[in-house]
Amino acid sequence: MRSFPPLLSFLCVPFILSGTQVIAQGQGCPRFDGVDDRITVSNTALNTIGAGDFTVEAWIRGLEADQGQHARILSNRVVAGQGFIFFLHGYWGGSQYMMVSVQIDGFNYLHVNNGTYAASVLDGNCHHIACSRSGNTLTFYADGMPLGTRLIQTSNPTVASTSASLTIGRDVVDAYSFDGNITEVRIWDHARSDADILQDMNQNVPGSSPGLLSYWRLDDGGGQSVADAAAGGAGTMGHTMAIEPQDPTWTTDCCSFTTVGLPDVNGPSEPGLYPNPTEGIVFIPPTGVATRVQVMDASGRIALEHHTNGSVQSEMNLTSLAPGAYLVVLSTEHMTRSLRMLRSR
Ligand SMILES: [Ca+2]
Repeated sequence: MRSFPPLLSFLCVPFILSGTQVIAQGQGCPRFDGVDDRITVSNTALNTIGAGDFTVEAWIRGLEADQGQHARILSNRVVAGQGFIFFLHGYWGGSQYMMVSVQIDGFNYLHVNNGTYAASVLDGNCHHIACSRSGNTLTFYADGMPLGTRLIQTSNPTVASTSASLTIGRDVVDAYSFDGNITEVRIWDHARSDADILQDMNQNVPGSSPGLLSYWRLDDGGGQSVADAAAGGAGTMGHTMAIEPQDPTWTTDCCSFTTVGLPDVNGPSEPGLYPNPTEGIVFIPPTGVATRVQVMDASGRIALEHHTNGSVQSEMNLTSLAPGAYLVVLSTEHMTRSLRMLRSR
């Protein structure tokens, strides 16, 4: 869906944003080789969910032609027919594209051609994929949009397994791997709403978000450890803290979602504000109509509100805001526009 021009990628490398905190992104995100690379993390989240509701989500970037038969995003399988896989199913049923899929207790669930999305999520651009379970209904998402639902066919299926580990980018049983970037892996203990998934796909969420069991941002940038921003516990590149052939490679060519949705870097957009990113002062070009500007933080709280009659360029002071990503909603009598704004230091 989104490709990142070099300039925007560069601008956002120093910042990955969590609420009002700024943490160093290090040198970037992991690149999985599609052969045997993996990240090993705790399986506690899925074992906690068991037969309950859940949401899993991740940002991915890869090419269909580079994948093996089935590209794995997450798997906790130890033996076939047990546990959970979140993956891109290979061509089947006449599908032109690999399909956003889950496997629960040995049964695969998917939509041919990705349902209403009807496109590839492995086209070399960054895409967000997700799946939620609410009772016996699975809902699949691509780029924040529901692409269809499936009813679970077995009785009381569980995503739990006997494994202590969850593997990102790899499935141990079938040895299928993912070729490309995986970031922002989140596991929730409930079915998130369509609106929640859409709202949060492009931004960090607090690790303390209710129901967020594990959250590997995979922006650690180097070394052998990957942090879990929730309470799930750190993971390991490859199998162990040693340097191994199974370690993904750290790359700066990442799906940094803080880069998306940024309007003009050097000048105003219509209607909107500039500069963006900003160090604190932004200007709202005249639109000829009264405009209300609301700046919302990552939790959805209105951090600042500003009004202009639209007759002249208006200035807004954001220096009281902590560095981070904010949602700006510009409203006039006739329209509402939302955009993402980065408050840099
Ligand atoms: Ca390792």
